[in-house]
Amino acid sequence: MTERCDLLITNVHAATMDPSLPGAYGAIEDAAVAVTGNRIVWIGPRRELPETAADQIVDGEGQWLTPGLIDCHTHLVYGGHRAGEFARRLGGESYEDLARAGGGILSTVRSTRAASAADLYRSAEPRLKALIREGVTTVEIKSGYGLDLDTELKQLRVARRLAQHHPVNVTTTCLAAHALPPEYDGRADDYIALVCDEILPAVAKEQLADAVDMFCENIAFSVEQCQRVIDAAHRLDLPVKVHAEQLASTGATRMAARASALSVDHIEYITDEDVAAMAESGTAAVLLPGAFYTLKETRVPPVDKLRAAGVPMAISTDLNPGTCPIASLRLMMNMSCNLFGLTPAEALAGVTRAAARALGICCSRGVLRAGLRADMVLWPMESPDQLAYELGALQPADVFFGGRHVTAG
Ligand code: DI6
Ligand code: FE
Repeated sequence: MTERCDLLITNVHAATMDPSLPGAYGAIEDAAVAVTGNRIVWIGPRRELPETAADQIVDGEGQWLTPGLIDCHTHLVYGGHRAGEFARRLGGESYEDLARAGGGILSTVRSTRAASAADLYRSAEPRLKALIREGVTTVEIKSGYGLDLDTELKQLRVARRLAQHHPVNVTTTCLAAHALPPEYDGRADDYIALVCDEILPAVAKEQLADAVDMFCENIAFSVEQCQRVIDAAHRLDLPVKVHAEQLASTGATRMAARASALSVDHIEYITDEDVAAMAESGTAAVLLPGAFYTLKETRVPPVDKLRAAGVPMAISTDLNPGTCPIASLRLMMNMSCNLFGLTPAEALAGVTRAAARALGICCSRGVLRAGLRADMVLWPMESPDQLAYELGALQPADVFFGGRHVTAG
């Protein structure tokens, strides 16, 4: 380590989430962390800290330091809302009924197409700031409510612009294969051709997407159609993620694993064969307890089998106007424990290390380790277990984004 650094945090306990360190949290009690530029340059027990001077010294007051939280699956740029559908579902109508009646995703598509980029930015900002206030320093934002070239580009440009004006890293994902737009009713293969031959090349040319996603489901696109989207993404050197096995077992996860997808998401209905394929390909699981809860699902993802197979389990909000209008990653940590059976340490790994894997950014984020970005959150707590356990009162004391102290939200 150099003899000087920009920031030194001492008198702090570090939940590094580094799997190479002992314990579920990779915890270093009474630690010190040195930062130069936007990178951690040293982290370890305070007693082992080499002699150094720092421009800024922060006394952690015996609090806990974690990696910045990562929300790896959101649809938070969209127009309008679907509160009316919420009321109708409470009255007994199903999500599928509403979708077949032209509501659901297509309802939001109409609102998103009609909204200006400024409207979309303004309506997305409070959702993003709610996540930032919780200590989220990286958010993935998908398109998928445009379903035409102009609106898909509009959504992705808004997502990129949000990162320019807020202390958050945004990764973007093109989800043009989210639903069949009305103008292609009955012509799904033609729409997939539009996605593959026009939308994805235009998005890639403007470098607006870091990955490509798709909704592989009986009420959306088939494995064959999604395979065409995967092939198009790979021709453009873009990695893929797949909304898979949310409502049924379709073969989507095995297709994703064959394509070395970064992640498969939802996966309530995955099979033992799917789990083995994920373990083989290194594809991460993204668990979305908020959508499970909102849709009153009963089929729980096979967490015990994913754990036994060593598949990384990320957790995310799936923040969207239909199946999870809930802008709280901390609540998702709690739900992943209470509804899916994760441990509190797995829940924190799910929004740090594993979430970074699901976005393909684990080389730079998700763990407190020398060389990685200094995205860090200081928490006024006595145990990291409290992050999944208690909600509302426990908020970040400080947030550091690339080593820069930022007020949370
Ligand atoms: N699965 C979901 O739960 C969301 N999209 C998807 O592929 C639903 C999005 C919406 O209802 O607006
Ligand atoms: Fe989703």
